[in-house]
Amino acid sequence: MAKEFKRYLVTSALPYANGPVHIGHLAGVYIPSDIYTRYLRLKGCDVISVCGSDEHGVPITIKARKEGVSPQQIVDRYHELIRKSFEGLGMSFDIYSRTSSKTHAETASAFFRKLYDEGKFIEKTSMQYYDEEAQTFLADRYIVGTCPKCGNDRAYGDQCEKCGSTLSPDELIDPHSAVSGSVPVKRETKHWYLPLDQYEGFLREWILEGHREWKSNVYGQCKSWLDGGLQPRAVSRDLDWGIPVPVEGAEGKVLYVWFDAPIGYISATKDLTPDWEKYWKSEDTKMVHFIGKDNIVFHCIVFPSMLKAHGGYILPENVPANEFLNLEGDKISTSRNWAVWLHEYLEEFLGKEDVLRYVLCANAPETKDNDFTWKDFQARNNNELVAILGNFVNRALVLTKKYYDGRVPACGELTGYDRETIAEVAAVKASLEANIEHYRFREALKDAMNISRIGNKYLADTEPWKVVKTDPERVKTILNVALQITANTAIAIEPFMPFSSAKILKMLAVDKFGWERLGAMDLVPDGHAIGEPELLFEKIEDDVIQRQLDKLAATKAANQAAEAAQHVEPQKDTIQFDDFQKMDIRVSTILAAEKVAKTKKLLKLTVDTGIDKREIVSGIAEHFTPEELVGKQVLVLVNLAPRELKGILSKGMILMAEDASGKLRLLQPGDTTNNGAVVG
Ligand code: B3M
Ligand code: ZN
Repeated sequence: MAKEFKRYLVTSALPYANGPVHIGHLAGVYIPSDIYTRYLRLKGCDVISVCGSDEHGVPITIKARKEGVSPQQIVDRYHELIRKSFEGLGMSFDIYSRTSSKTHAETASAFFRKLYDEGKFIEKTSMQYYDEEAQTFLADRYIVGTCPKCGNDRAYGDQCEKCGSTLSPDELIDPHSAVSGSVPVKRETKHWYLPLDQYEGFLREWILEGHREWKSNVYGQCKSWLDGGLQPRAVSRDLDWGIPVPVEGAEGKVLYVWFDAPIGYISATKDLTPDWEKYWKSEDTKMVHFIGKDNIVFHCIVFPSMLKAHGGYILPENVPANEFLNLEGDKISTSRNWAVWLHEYLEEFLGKEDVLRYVLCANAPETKDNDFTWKDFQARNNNELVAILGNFVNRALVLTKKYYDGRVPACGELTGYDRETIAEVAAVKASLEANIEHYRFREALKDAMNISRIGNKYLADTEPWKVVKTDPERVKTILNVALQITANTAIAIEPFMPFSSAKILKMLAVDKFGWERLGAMDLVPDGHAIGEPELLFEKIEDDVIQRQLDKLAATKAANQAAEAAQHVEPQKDTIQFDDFQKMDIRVSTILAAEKVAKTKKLLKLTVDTGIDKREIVSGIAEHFTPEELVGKQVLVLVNLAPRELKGILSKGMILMAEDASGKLRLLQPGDTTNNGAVVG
């Protein structure tokens, strides 16, 4: 028998305030959490949903350093941007807090202090990487190097983003400082560690025995952590940004961001309600953490151990972490700007908030990584939202307007088919509930959409627009049923598409219904005057999608150029001055140029070297047109042994530079000079 809970506490991972939120975050964390919360609210449950910005840690200071501004400026900027864009998408957090708040500093400090006073930490001095140039210890992402597991040469000191492995700085191959680029030295430093190994027994019992129902990706990750054996984890860092370690002699040390951030859920609740303890300290509360898969260890192993060490707090009932969402086949990446940013979407797709919510839920990476493509986005909008949901609602409303001047017609005697349809609608509820309650949001969304599918089919089968000519009484019943189904749709889609749900209610001119009314056939009363029908969704045309694809293509090209620019050929072996002296390089003018017949790459050039006029065959036809070469002064290696190419004797070589992208450039004298001038 599943445990009954009196109230719910829903948490969503606190986004780092070092950049905007993208579709990967939304699909993985925020859309599911909002669906879950809205559903519980509609059911009338006592539920609160807390979130906020994670404003500490190295990700913030790195960004600040990069931009040459203070960490405070960074978090102020992104906190506001994230908060606003979440609001724009209809995220219904009861509070969107921030970990730079006073409440949070107090709460996190007190938490640490209690564990410290009770001897729950190990104090340890160890050698850690130190950047002598920048005079700073290199915590977490400040140290980069090659991942020992996959060979990625841009792995961080805490994690490799390529293979997802959790790392420690000591594991990195060729470590160097992300601050100055220099090779770090080791220096002694003292830190406090939470001895996770002491919590293994508790975690095994609580997760491996007690929560077999958790999603297999989450359970599996926990099991592999536990089977691998847990190590003490440092909960402090040598940094100047964060919550100071509240202990004598800890100057220059702050709480590790992953120690303070989850406590942010507690402080957010405190800021929300003076009654916060009832959510955090009562076994009657069901706490659910919504997170992405890279946060599993912190929410299932570290934070529960902290809570256990502290005592008095409840543990999460579930942690339905999602996998990752890719974008057009590639991993979403903030640093490579490979993402669809929420704030940009909201500007470019005004009024289409629900389309994004819909597509991200329909495509959510619930059990495996998934791909977002703009074509799929368009298809789902046009074929599902417009063609099914929008079409059904519109037909029901427009026909009511047309035949009955917007007054809900009375329901007459129901046919067997009517009853079947009504039963089908009513049957959706149980399945929809089970799916949401088991965090199967994709399936749940299908259920919610099924109501309008049923409605659409009902209208197509009963054909009121035809029947109206022969049996107007029957049409009243049909449209009454259709309007009741429309109202049911508004209830069922609310957790997923709150804007569209509200729009339907407005068009029906009725107030919001509670979840318990789902399945009812008396939602809109006879004779009730409905409002003005409007289109619920609009078709998205190809050009709109193309613009997004072009934007991504431009990003890809910029990334490739940037990557190529980083690639410079290593220097060749040393030569002596005499070796160089052997080369006779002269300024020359290209007098004529033509393609060599039957070749793709070759041009025949006639050049004036000052010494003579001669022919040179050069493999540059794919880089230059003959016209653009004629008249140019270039540098020619004139004493290169002649060589026959396609029957032409080539006497020399034009000097070029190949740039990082493989493009060739002519080398030219800075000023025009006489042909035959010696280079050297
Ligand atoms: N800010 C990591 C992340 O955004 C972190 C989550 C904190 S949840 C307490 O992936
Ligand atoms: Zn790796």
